[in-house]
Amino acid sequence: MKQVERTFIAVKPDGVERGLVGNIIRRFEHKGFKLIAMKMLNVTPEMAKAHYAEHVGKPFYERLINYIQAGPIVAMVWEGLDVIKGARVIMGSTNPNEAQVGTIRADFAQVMEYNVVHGSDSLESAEREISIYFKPEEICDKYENMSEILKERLG
Ligand code: IDP
Ligand code: MG
Repeated sequence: MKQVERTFIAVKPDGVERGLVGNIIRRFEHKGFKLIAMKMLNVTPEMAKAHYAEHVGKPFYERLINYIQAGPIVAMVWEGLDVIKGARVIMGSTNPNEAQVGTIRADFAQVMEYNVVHGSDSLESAEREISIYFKPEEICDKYENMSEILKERLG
């Protein structure tokens, strides 16, 4: 059974600088996933190290840590059925030249080091990553009132 999950998605500094934020958000919205938290921020060295702890020691680690701090990111939490996997399908493979055509990374990126977007890869990493970037009170998961209000007003 697919279950309702939450995932951490970020438009990385290259995506923000290139004006891709709206296009990227649109893809998740159109899929039907629910945006429940979002902020623009500059990633601190501490956050960068916490986020990418699993990659310590890899040849690309230093570059990765610098990349995520090179400019502001747009950090988001999305909720939906099987959203962790579904979001990664929308993003495409880590290597943009191996990503399926139509995915974010295939459409907008050329090299693995600068691949525009981040998405959690498991329930555990989603929970861990969300807690690096968001306080519990910043998650806005209850906003279905408007459709009721509009139904009353518009019939
Ligand atoms: P993911 O972002 O698709 O989950 P990870 O393996 O978690 O991929 O790697 C994190 C990020 O590190 C990638 O998005 C990419 O920017 C960078 N990266 C991963 N592997 C390499 C590599 O072999 N060379 C250069 N950069 C890499
Ligand atoms: Mg990853």
